[in-house]
Amino acid sequence: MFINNEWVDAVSKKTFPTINPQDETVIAQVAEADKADVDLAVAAAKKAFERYSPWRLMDASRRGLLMLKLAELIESQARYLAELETLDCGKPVKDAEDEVYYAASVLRYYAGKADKILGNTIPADGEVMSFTLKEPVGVCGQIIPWNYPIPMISWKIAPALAAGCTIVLKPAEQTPLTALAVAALIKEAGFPPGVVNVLPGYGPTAGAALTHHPDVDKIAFTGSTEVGRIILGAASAVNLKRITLELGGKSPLVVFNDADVEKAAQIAHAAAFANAGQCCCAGTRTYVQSGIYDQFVKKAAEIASKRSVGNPFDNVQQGPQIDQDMYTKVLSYITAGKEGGAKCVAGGDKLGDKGYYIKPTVFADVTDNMKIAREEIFGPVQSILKFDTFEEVIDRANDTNYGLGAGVITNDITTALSFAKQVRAGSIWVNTYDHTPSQTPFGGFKDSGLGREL
Ligand code: TXE
Repeated sequence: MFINNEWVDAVSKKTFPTINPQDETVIAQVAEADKADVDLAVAAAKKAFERYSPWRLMDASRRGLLMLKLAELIESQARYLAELETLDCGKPVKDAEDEVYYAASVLRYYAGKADKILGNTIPADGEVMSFTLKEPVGVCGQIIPWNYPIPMISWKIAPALAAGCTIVLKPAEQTPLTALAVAALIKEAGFPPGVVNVLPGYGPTAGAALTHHPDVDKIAFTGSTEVGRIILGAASAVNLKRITLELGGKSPLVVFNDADVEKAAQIAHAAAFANAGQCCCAGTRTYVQSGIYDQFVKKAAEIASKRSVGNPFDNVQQGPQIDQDMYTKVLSYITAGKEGGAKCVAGGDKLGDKGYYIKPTVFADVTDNMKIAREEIFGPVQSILKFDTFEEVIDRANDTNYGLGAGVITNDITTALSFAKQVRAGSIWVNTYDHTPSQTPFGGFKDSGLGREL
């Protein structure tokens, strides 16, 4: 693990294996952080944040320059990082490479922000001059998932570094490797010791120690709603940590009669199947207006059936699911879809016997109360539901505990803007989906989270 710019073993000397989802083999043993390691890392981050520390004395513009250097180093290692990610996470290597460049773009955006974090001057009542001064929050605990490891690192560390905070980052236990590789580049870029610390380990041990630590000022978490709830409680147990939570979703994508069916089906396909469906804002509830419903279902099934699935180091669109647990969970949802009366028009099964591969699966004639329409599946499964009117589909789109993303496909500006205003979700995409550039905030309503990323 990486503490104070040094590579160290776990205090317990324990390690855990990280598994290749293509063939279920062990890639490497990784140091396993627990409370004692969290204590060391938080102490290092606290020290790096003390007044008169090199980091606190550094000009904001210089922080920005270090971040630019990190972006450059990440890009210079793009192929290596992408291959490491593909090995650990199973996503197609081309996608992994795009994500590396995306992470660099996030760092660059926030590098520019470092010396432009402005307060206000306020015409306050009385013989006074009043102003606000933005201060860094302090030691930030950052806990990230396995689905987009490198982008998640960038979303978490870039704003915190720009603001002058210090960081203890815990990558997901399924995908610790690229976080460690990025840590090496953080050191190379010249960040002072203790500014960023990276602790691989499990949630209930290392993660819980971080969320309960009295010297951590903020927790930024991306993961399941279930764990988000635990973290919200933990964050108030010993002190009052600031908190941002980016959690799950069951996002609707609504296609109106005036849409071009071919284009709409392509957008909806990408919305549901990107990253093998392992995406928090995946557009998994595809609502299609009755006038084009049959045509759309046919097209969606056709596109899904042609989706190439296989070794992510080959030129494919989809690799394996992340691990045995998720593989089993997704297959159980597919069974639930069939048993619940939905019509399986593509896929519907695992693929092969080695690795966690699942066929891109499309269910038609899904109704709102079916399990597959209500719960986050986090796999390559699209549910298509029929609707008649605008008012009806708004109510149905909103009938969920989640509110992360939503999409609408229409050529009618009034429909698009009314939809954007009336659907309760953090991001609403019009005639596109899952576009998350570094300049645009991201985050959820309801059980999809608190606060905003980016
Ligand atoms: O998430 P977890 P899992 C959803 C998706 C998926 C489900 C479970 O539906 O099927 O969550 O995935 C750390 N204290 N999303 O089990 O457990 C954990 O080590 C502190 C949505 O992978 O939430 C990891 O680093 N930390 C999602 C991180 O939390 C704890 C992305 C996420 O793990 C902890 C992934 C604890 N008690 C899954 N328990 C999204 N929003 O993008 C676990 N962790």
